[in-house]
Amino acid sequence: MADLPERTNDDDLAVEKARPKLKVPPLFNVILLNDDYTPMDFVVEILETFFNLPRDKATRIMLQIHTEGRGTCGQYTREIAETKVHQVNMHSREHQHPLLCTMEPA
Ligand code: TYC
Repeated sequence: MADLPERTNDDDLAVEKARPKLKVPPLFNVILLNDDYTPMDFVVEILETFFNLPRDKATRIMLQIHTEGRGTCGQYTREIAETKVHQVNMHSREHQHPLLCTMEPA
């Protein structure tokens, strides 16, 4: 087998150690907005189904949204948050409810 060429001279080559490129991914809050028409039960069901919340916690968050105007359903990385927002808004439209779901940096 042929020998590899010997490298004895780096001349002016700057050699930098490879650094790990992993960074903590930014998180996003997924938010539900209050409205006057979506039934409370429907919102509780959304919180249980799409955000994996137990009934009691889902009910508390729904009531918080109802009284304060908005509330956080969960924190996710960008693509998961985008998917949740899309799924919730599609589901609400399919049931003819005006419920709005959105996201913002945590
Ligand atoms: N305000 C609605 C009602 O009185 C209930 C509701 C709660 C709607 C939370 C949207 O994100 C919401 N039926």
